Amino acid sequence: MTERIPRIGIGGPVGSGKSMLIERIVPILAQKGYSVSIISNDVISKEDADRMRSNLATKRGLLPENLVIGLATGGCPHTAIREDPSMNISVIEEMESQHPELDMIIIESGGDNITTTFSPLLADYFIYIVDVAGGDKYPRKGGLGIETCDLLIINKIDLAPQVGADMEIMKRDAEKIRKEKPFEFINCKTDQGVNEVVNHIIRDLLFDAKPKGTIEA
Ligand SMILES: Nc1nc2c(ncn2[C@@H]2O[C@H](COP(=O)(O)OP(=O)(O)OP(=O)(O)O)[C@@H](O)[C@H]2O)c(=O)[nH]1
Ligand SMILES: [Mg+2]
Repeated sequence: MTERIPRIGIGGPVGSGKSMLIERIVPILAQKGYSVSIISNDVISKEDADRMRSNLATKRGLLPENLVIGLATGGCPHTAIREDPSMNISVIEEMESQHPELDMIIIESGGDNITTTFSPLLADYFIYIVDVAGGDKYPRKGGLGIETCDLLIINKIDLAPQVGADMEIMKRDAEKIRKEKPFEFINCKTDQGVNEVVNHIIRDLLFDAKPKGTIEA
């Protein structure tokens, strides 16, 4: 039996920045010496996996092309990551047996609603990402993803003025609804806040198991 490689599940509404977050964190993780594989769930196409393979593997050589896998899951996006994660699990188990040297596997969910969560059979660490363009009513509205994830990310903070989102309200409500659990504001276009996300991943998922990188202040 092969050893389970730590797995991060990234979920969130359609277009909130799941793929772009992955494109931003993988280079930082690679630079710190961590080897990563990406499984990208899409409902119908494999477009996001193709894009990440092109941006990260082909153009930038940050990981081998065969470590970026697209799954067209069909149906409800959360079915493939929670109710019946067998499709994802079989791809991951094959990945684990062929690439035991990997430090982590990132699983992107298809864009979904605020009840999204990952089965613990599939993911060890759950990141939920929303964006300010959804309105500053999030995170107040709650939902399983926002409330229970290990790390809540509020993305596209550059767009807050354009959409009239009050980040102070979002911060206040996130603190209230998340209690002691962490959240980060980020901008994937400029990398603002992205190092903090990587620090959470290293500290909370990886550091004890495989201390390679440093955690930046
Ligand atoms: N202005 C701005 N745009 C962003 C930011 N992050 C992502 N985007 C844009 O938002 C769009 C959606 O980003 P994706 O990363 O494809 O979102 P996603 O959550 O993977 O989308 P699905 O997988 O289709 O649900 C793209 O056009 C990105 O360029 C950000 O921080 N600021
Ligand atoms: Mg995507």
